[in-house]
Amino acid sequence: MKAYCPEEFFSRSELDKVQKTRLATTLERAAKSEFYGHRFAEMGIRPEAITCAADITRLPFTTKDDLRSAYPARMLTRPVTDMVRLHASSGTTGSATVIYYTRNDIDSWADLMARCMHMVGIRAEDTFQNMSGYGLFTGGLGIHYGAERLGCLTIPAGAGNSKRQLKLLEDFQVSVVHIIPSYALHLGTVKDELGYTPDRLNLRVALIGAEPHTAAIRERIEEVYGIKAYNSYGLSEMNGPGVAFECLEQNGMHIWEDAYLAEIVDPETGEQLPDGEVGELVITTLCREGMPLIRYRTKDLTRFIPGDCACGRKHRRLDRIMGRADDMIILKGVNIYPMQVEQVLMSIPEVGQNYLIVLERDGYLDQMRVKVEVKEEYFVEDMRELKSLQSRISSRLRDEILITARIDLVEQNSLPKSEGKAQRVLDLRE
Ligand code: ADP
Ligand code: K
Ligand code: ZN
Repeated sequence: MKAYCPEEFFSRSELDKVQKTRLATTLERAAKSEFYGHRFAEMGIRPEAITCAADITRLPFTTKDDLRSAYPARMLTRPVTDMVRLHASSGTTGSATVIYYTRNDIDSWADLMARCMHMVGIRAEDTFQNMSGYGLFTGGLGIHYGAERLGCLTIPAGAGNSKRQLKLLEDFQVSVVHIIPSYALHLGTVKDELGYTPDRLNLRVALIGAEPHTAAIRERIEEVYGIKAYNSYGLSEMNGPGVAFECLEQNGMHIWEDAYLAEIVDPETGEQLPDGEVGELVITTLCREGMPLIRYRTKDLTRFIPGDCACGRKHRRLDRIMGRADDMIILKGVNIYPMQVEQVLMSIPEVGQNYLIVLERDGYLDQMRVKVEVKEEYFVEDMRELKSLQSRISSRLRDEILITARIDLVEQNSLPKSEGKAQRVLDLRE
């Protein structure tokens, strides 16, 4: 397959070399910002003393709180008049943080995004519909610019309004979509209800990301639409989407190491972990001009997949994001990630597309209740069958999370759904 750019198939030594020079440039730039200038001075760090990527552990982390404390513009390396765009994170966890982009930043971001899409076979002949929210959220314009750069006819559909989404898909014979996984499943049920049979659509690829999801969810999306779905990872602090992306092998996401220097660290100690071990992803930008970030703690939990990918690219692969360090549920002293629950639920064929974990307090005891949608064909009158499904779910969950949860079986499409990132946990404990 043709490469989108030379960097895509760089050898390991070429990647190491480019990381080294770009890290030096990044540190030099960062030192010009009020925030890093001050921090380096305070800690006696001389950027020029960091001469290779391995030295990076001598630099302090940057956290979301640092971004907030530098609000609105203390991390800029140049006057704000040199910036051409800003985005803000939706603030899923706490107040919003702002990222500024120079013209070159927008340009290299569009190239990274185009590289991702090209890698999975998307070309100028494709018609692309972006079902992500636009506005401050980076999944809108970020992916949009990538698709346009490839030359795709690009439809900025935005989020929600399922009927209109389906009409656009049919009328313009859209071949590629970008869609949040939980919404993809919802749209799939609307598609079937409205009778959009496969012959009416021309869809072949979906880019899915923006929220944690299991392999089983991906398989369901592929089945529901009869397409291939590729995992897309990014965060506003690192431009947005385009940071790491699955190749045709669908076995981990290549993180573009010419643009991002990635580490996996122990979330407690901050020590780097070896390939294969799960920890928090920490990223340093290597190309960004306006607002470089050094050793940024993403809070996302993943690991490097050891070994080389069959596709021949040497950019290391990140495993599916298991959740955010701050997503962890602590119940009766047990640590649980919502993705563990999802994994169990989605392995049970009767379980439908949506679920909700509710944490409640019963007297002095914390309890977990899981509301589970049941596929229409299995939602039967026979109480015994439902009871048996209920206890099967409960015991499979107990095996995985060591907690006995109350299981409420509900009808398909009865749980609240969001057009953006799905809310998987409702914590009603005070
Ligand atoms: P917010 O913090 O407001 O959600 P972003 O829109 O920047 O801001 O979201 C980035 C976050 O979304 C990532 O840090 C990660 O937790 C999640 N995310 C993005 N892509 C994926 C993906 N492919 N798989 C799992 N989680 C993802
Ligand atoms: K075109
Ligand atoms: Zn690959």
